Amino acid sequence: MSEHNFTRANKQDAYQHHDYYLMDELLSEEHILIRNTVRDWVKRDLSPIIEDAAQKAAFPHHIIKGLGEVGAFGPQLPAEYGCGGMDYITYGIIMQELERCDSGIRSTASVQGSLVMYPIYKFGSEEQKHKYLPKLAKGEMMGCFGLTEPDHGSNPAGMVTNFKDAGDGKHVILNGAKMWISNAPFADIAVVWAKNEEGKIKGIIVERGMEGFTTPETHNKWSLRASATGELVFNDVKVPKENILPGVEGLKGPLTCLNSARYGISWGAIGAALDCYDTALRYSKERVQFGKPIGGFQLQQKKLAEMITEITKAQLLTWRLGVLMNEGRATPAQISMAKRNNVDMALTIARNARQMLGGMGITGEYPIMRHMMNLESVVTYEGTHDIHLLITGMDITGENAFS
Ligand code: TGC
Ligand code: FAD
Repeated sequence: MSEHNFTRANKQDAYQHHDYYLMDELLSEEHILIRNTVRDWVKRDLSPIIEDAAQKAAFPHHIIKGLGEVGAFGPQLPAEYGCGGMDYITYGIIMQELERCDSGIRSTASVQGSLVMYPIYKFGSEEQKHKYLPKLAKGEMMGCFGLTEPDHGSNPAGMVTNFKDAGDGKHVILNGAKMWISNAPFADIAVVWAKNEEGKIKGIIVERGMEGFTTPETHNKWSLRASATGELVFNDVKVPKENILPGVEGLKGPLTCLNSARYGISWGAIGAALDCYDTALRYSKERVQFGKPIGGFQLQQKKLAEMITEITKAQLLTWRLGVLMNEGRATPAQISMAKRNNVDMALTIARNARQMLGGMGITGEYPIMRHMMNLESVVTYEGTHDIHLLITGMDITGENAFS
């Protein structure tokens, strides 16, 4: 066994960065550089305005340019289409830094990168890639992803949105509705999944301004208030055939995109957890009750110790998953496990951290309640907590428990 060097400096460093197992040593210089760039931008441009945006339930549109500049849109896609040309760990790190501030902002970026740019890159024609990807990467154009329908959430295979030939040789006619769509109220384009005349699911790019296409906003959310959510309504929308994604047919199209987005969420959730842990840890050292800081009471130490243990386990899980993603070896079931575990971990930490702040925990003076409410959406979207458990169940038993 090699000799250990348990230095105090090592420990202090780890505490400072909440990197208990010195995971940074597994990252490259480029990873750390990009993390610092995004972290600095978040601190300067996002953190000061996020609470106000959430309180007002208004997406801060002016941050889109900055998100594009720090490379938050499609960093994992090839540079030849104006994208970042980086690896999946970089993508994860960026999602983590954004969600450390707010899940809603990470949502905006992960929808754009994984659910709009990725399907165009993976299943689009060369013309579609050149037309849309460079603008989407810069944030000059924003997109949304329409899979969920009012009557088909966990079971998207049952979707009723459909298109048929317009008879002019050039267009199809799209009808139906999608709901709970992130970015819908302001998106310039929507990647919509709809059935063709044979009942096969295809992806189709619908552009704002097409007649019969509207995007009413969803109001009164208590969660993801800094993210804009809406419906996509298609009333005899005439869409050029050249907007259909040629490279895929069937439910595996949208589900392949979800693999990428769910992977990003597994990193993002750690960001929210870290912010809650960090806030509770600092508060526990400052808040005095019964003559000493509450961090000196065993009950509070138990909460903090369990938080950093769970964060550390989640960091190890995502790092390994990132390596498998880079090698093209990650399975959908592995991604489901990480998304489910890490979001649940973050939600539990948010709930415990909120209690540690007592009454102050419910105010906007601290970010914990906002994270907690946001995570109630994150645990539901991109496949619910239950659905991901059933995916693991099916993977290990070979038995399908969905229906
Ligand atoms: P099933 O029969 O199992 O599969 C149909 C076809 O799809 C293939 N497949 C996958 N392919 C790639 N990746 C995956 N993860 C895949 N899972 C399945 C499968 O091999 C099959 O292919 P083929 O060639 O044989 O046709 O499908 P099912 O109808 O039984 O459904 C399975 C289930 C329940 C796991 C799936 O429907 C599911 O994941 N449901 C959850 C729905 C969901 O996650 N919706 C998310 C909507 S988007 C969103 O929430 C964005 S929020 C973003 C934000 O704001 O950040
Ligand atoms: P349902 O499917 O009706 O599920 C209700 C409950 O039943 C859940 O607890 C679920 O786990 C459980 N359940 C369902 N089936 C089973 C089963 N077989 N076994 C056991 N339990 C089951 N969708 C998009 O397409 N694009 C987006 O950009 C998008 N953004 C979103 C943003 C927000 C803020 C929210 C809240 C949602 C968003 N969604 C989006 C939709 C999201 O993906 C769905 O809400 C999610 O997939 C669940 O569908 P549902 O809400 O219809 O719940």
